[in-house]
Amino acid sequence: MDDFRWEQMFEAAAQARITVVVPTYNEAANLAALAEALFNLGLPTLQLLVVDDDSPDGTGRLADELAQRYNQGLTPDARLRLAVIHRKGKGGLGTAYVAGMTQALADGADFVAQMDADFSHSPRYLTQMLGVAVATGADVVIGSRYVPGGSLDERWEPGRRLLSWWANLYSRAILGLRIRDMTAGFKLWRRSALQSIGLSTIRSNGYTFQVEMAYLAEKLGFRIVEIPIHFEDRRIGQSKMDVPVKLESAWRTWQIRWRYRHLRRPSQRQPLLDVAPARADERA
Ligand SMILES: Nc1nc2c(ncn2[C@@H]2O[C@H](COP(=O)(O)OP(=O)(O)O)[C@@H](O)[C@H]2O)c(=O)[nH]1
Ligand SMILES: [Mg+2]
Repeated sequence: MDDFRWEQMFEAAAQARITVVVPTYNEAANLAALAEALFNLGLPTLQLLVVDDDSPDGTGRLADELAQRYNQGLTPDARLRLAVIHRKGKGGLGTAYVAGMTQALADGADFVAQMDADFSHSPRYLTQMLGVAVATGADVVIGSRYVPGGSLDERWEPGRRLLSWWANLYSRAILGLRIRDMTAGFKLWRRSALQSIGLSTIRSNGYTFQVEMAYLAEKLGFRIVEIPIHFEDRRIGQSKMDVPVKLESAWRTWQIRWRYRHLRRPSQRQPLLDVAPARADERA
């Protein structure tokens, strides 16, 4: 797609209110840079909503400081640029997203994005995702590592690649889905889509949160677009997803299948669209 069409889409997308929900646990080394990158995207209505679980490294305090800085000068009734939800302890990624997304909807967001704090998900893809959502009418746009043009960090060793690839194949096969990146944590949701999912019914907490949301999106007949991203290893800090969390995802996939066994595939299936891969020079 040429730049001119992206520009046009950008104009339309710029009017939409987008809330970017970022769950954090010990991300003090990443948060300030992430906030800066997000606010430099040139999306005037973008709100960053941090959901912190009382991180021992002080991420929550830093989030409050950043909120004070970025919200300075706003009129009292204006939409905050940076909002923070403080939770009492490490409650898991899934419940953090449910809390953040629920608040984003209550605050009137037109689009809700979800992404990691650690720069694995490059903020610059967000404008592209928003443009694609506006241009195609998609209910959800997925930043995907497993569509043509998508890629994983070169530093990932073969074992980790294999595990990620296997987790995808496994959940796709068990759940009978066509989405290529089932565990993707980089997504942009249209308001109406999140509303019809019913966030309060989501039970999964670790990686399975992503799988459950992807499953519901496809089973509910949402219009889904996967766009290719380059997934970088986290810049700073450590992964919070340990081996038990990964193993838990394996059996929880069966739980999803069982729990939603009455949810029939709609007869009118929406096409699953792919768009052209991002050019190498567009990758962050
Ligand atoms: N609020 C909250 N955030 C979490 C929790 N676990 C992970 N995160 C955040 O979720 C994102 C993904 O976690 P990460 O450790 O990068 O997982 P990985 O990319 O799979 O290794 C990061 O922004 C984490 O800080 C949690 O229990 N609560
Ligand atoms: Mg990460």
